[in-house]
Amino acid sequence: MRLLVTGGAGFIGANFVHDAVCEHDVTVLDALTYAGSRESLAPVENKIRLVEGDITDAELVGKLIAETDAVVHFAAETHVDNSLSGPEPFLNANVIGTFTILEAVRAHNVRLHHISTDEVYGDLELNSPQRFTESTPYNPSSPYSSTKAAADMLVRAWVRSYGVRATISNCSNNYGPYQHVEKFIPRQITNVLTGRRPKLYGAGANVRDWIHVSDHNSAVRRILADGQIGRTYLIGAGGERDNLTVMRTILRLMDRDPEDFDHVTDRVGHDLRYAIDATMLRDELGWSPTHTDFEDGLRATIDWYRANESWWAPLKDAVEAGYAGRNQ
Ligand code: NAD
Ligand code: TDX
Repeated sequence: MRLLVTGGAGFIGANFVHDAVCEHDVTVLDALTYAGSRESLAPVENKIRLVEGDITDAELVGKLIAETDAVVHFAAETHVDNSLSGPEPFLNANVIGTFTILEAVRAHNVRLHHISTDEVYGDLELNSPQRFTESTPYNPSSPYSSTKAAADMLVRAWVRSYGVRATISNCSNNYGPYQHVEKFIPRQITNVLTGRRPKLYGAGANVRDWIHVSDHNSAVRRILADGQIGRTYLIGAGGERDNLTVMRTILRLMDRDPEDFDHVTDRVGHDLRYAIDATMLRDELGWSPTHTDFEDGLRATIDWYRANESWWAPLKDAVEAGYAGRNQ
């Protein structure tokens, strides 16, 4: 199959492309923003076509979609803290960008899989048995999650109104190789590796439902192959942990004192807890995660950042300067 992967030079997209080249003829469309890099695609650079361009460029998007059998749409602005300090790029990439992709798949009758997040559902109480399901009402908290929610709504409307052949997946927090050092886990690992103190927002009671990036991507492949058009699938691997626990685990795995970190200014509107019920994906498509031991996955991720300093070191100082300006 000819696959167009938007955002394929970012964290999840690049991991997806590394595997997809074994089965598909892959074109990546990526604007190479601060979050995307050619280096993330270096292991497969001779097996793909990388087009540097913006998903809001209707002419370019139309031309690429006319030449493809399916689109996997990862491209987005993705960092909640950036969306709080400057929301506008999120409107452009996440809303106008998704609209542009939808118009092109409609014009050329091309299959679309739209990648979204569990953050569209808002947050859950701590210590409750509740988890998000496909029927949980949307209730986004941040500029990031509200623009992702808007994009999901557009996809649903284009399926219903125009018969676009699309599926949606909403996944929980990913971790693994090639994640930008602005995000929680790689930030703390690279803080330790550069002699900085790790930084925890508030008390660290907030809970995230961690999934290894390869498990997210194996679910996306299953949905692309056998998902029902018009359906939303939730992807999660039962990996709920509070941030304090994750912080202490990283420090222990890196042979540091587990209390050797700073509490910093909390995120405004900080979502308390995310948790995914992935029963439908498991039952309907027979998917299951393979990285079920979080500590093993974390250890391998720490090893990756140790071994790939040349990938992340050029990003680190600017990211930390940005955080320092916000007392984070
Ligand atoms: P990322 O920030 O690492 O990568 C995003 C990529 O999109 C970058 O390569 C960037 O250059 C590209 N991009 C941004 N704006 C673009 C534009 N206008 N045109 C073309 N390319 C553009 O993000 P990620 O963590 O890999 O997330 C990928 C997708 O998965 C996003 O849609 C995100 O909402 C979703 N998601 C992420 C997580 C997570 O934990 N990281 C969880 C659930 C869902
Ligand atoms: O330095 C930090 N210290 C800290 O305590 C950072 C960067 C974060 N945190 C906290 C905030 C969150 O509770 O850690 C948690 C995870 O933070 P992020 O890595 O920023 O992720 P989150 O806000 O949960 O959103 C992520 O998961 C869903 C991705 O960035 C989104 O793109 C995805 O949709």
